[in-house]
Amino acid sequence: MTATIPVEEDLLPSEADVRSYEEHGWYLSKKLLTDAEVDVLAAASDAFYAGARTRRLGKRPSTLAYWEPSHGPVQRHNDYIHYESDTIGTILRKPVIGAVAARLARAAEIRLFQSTLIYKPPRPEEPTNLVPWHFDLHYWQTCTSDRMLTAFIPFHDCDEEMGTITMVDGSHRWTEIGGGDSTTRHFAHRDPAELDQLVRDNARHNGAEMRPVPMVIPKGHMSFHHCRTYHGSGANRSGRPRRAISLHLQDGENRYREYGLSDGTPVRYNHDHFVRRTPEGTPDYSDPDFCPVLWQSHR
Ligand SMILES: O=C(O)CCC(=O)C(=O)O
Ligand SMILES: [Fe+2]
Repeated sequence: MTATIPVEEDLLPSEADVRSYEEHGWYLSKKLLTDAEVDVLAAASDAFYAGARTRRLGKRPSTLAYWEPSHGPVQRHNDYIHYESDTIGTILRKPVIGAVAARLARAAEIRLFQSTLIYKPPRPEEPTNLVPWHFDLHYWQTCTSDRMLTAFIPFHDCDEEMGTITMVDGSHRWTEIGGGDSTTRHFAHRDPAELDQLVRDNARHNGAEMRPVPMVIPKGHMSFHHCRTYHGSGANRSGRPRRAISLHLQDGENRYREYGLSDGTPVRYNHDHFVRRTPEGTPDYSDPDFCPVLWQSHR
């Protein structure tokens, strides 16, 4: 099984790197993918956009991000890319990625949680190309873990001109104010000005300065962020599309939990429509078809 394949120690974060991740809430990796592997991601996503699928999600829940050509030249998001494209899924399951995440989260096991294919066209004036400040745990209220994390994997060198992902340094350690029912809604369905105000209010509440750090990511490297780290991204002014995958990861202990809005309405994550059930009848966030194990430490 892939999870027991040894990985090169040099590619993993050192103890100092893990402490820095714990302090700042983000980590820029070494070169974890070869240029050839990244080129395969780009080619497979071209094929995906042209209609190629290894298998199809049977349903389209209203909260599913699923760009189709009829949506036009807006920012493209396609959830469950690891499920619909085996070529992409195989590269995302490369053990070293899970091993890096396991070190950062100090977890014995890492499973894939979700993956989203992203395409930000070079249209600085297009409002959907701006990713407002948010943190990913808001979408995962039905998860028990607060150690989940995300790897942002561009298909090319990615810098500020391209509208790279930008972290609000140390924000994962803030205590949160204003985290009401609306935080579970995806950023694409919220008012960016309101989200901008929310992060500023939270910084002030924590006596912190709002320090955005753009991730300058060379091809084959990736940035990791903690599930409570505020992040977002700006316009793509490069003249070329910004292409990437956002790979969301869970530690082995993560489970489904019931979570309700203030009026009692249960929150549903997209998985709850797709994954198998546990013996207790709840969504199984370790269903290998959707949430495969990427890494297990040798015990
Ligand atoms: O596309 C971006 O710049 C941000 C992606 C994102 O929100 C994430 O990776 O969690
Ligand atoms: Fe995010």
